[in-house]
Amino acid sequence: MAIENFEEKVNILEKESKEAIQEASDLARLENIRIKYLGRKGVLNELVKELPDIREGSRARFGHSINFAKDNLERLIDEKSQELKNEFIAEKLEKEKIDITMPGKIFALGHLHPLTKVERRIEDIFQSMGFEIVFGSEIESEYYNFDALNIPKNHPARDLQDTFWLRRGLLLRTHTSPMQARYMEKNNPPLRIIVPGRVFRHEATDASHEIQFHQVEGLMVGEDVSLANLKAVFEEFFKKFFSTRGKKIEVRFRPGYFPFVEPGMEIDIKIASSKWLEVVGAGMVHRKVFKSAGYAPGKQQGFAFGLGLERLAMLYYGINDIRLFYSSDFRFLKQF
Ligand code: FA5
Repeated sequence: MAIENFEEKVNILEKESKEAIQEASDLARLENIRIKYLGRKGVLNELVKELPDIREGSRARFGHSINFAKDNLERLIDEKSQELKNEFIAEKLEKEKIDITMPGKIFALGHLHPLTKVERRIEDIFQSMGFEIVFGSEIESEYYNFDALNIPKNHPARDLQDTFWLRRGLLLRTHTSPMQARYMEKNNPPLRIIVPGRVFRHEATDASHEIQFHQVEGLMVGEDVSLANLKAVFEEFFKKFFSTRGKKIEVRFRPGYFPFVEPGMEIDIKIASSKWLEVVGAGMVHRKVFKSAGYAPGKQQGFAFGLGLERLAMLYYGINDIRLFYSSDFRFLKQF
């Protein structure tokens, strides 16, 4: 065969492969083209097999044109491969572009319930005054809820706290005071504790009464604890508690009756032009309570108090209906 015919073949193959390279739209297709033309069994190598058909004097020229075509194709494939890689990267960058001037997404975060916040505030303040935090059980015995607190069966004071009765002399505690008796049975004075917790009363609800609410019991006992200490503790407590609200409050101590204290008192608070709200029941621990706990008569003195947590939270946040705390209303809860 004449050398011209071979050269013609090589030219056609070169042209055809160049077009295929140009059109290759991704790296996989480009690789197939490379295999087709430059692979071990590729078109160009197949052509080499026809070498013996060429006149001897022209073989070198033929070999040279094949090699030239191979080099040319390799270069073109490399260039195309780089071009496709660049395109791929540019496309990816475009797709994953971040516009840092766009406003960020706001994720809704949960937060603590206002009553939990107030409880922690109260705990912090009393802890700073040396009180230890202890907890009691929501299910109590009739003995600790009433008898140990000088409220025997048939005592009219039992009617002051309408009770959810359970079976076998158990009940849902109507106040946190049972922990006074329980704690003193196991611990000797001097002592200083608070008992935060949920209590239950079988009564009609209104803007300042719930059937379940929280109290923080307090108890301080020692040889010379006096009513003056109770007053001082509460003055300090209220000052610290309301300090972050910038509110001016008035505190009123007035006589109150609880069978487990003598004398007893109630503490009311008033903020600006609002009405007085009773928030604490308190007094000096009754000798019969010390006796039930097993303390020797006449040696110890102490004060106790029961603070209404919801009432304090109402004053702190300016909430006028206690029932809102348990309404699960997001419009209300989101404000805190
Ligand atoms: C008692 O429960 C006594 N255990 C308090 C006490 C302890 C007195 C130690 C003396 C010594 P009282 O029933 O008043 O007391 O309740 C105490 C506080 O709980 C009240 O001042 C009020 O703030 C809150 N409270 C009472 N009833 C309710 C109710 N139904 N809903 C919301 N808060 C209430």
